[in-house]
Amino acid sequence: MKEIVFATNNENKLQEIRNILSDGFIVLGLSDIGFNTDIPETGTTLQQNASIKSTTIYKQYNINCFSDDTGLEVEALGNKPGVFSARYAGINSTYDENVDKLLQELKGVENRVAAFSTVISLFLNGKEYFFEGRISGTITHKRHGERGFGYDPVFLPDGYNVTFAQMLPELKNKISHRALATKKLVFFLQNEV
Ligand code: ITT
Repeated sequence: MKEIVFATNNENKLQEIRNILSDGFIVLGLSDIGFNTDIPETGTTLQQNASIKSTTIYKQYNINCFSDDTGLEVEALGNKPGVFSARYAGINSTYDENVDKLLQELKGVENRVAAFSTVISLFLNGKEYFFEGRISGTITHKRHGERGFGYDPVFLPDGYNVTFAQMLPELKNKISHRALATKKLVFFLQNEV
């Protein structure tokens, strides 16, 4: 099995990627390689932030690695929170606080159209590659479901009548933004490595 580092401090994301990439790859997290520093996401796009994370790890350890940056884009809010999804309600805000703020901002707003977007940056043998995944949906009026993380309780993917947080992880991991981007990554790795 080949080893690859997923440059994330988010345990939920690491678990999701491990499930999606379980065939043929051992996915190490940052704690597995002894990297415990927070990498500041100073970019203005998902692509820049994904690149900042994987570049930091590649430069320090010279190993194959990838990172993802994900944002929730809400049409009625001019595609916010986008790159600011993790700190929508302020620096160090919790998932609950971010969801509360989103529901507050959308109070009385009819247009609930939104999309999750993920960009993966991969460093493989010193070269950088990007992969994208996107899923459209709507923001519900209140939370539904206990599974998942982040904005999952209020995101209703198009074509389903349950939120990401109501789905079994197996289903979310098949259809999500991260799953779509990761499928492209896997296809690439299986053909390149
Ligand atoms: P790393 O940068 O360490 O990877 P992070 O938590 O900062 O972890 P992102 O910048 O990619 O992750 O994601 C920003 C926020 O978007 C995240 O904190 C969640 O609130 C939300 N998010 C990301 N992926 C999600 C998903 O699959 N479902 C629901 N919310 C998600």
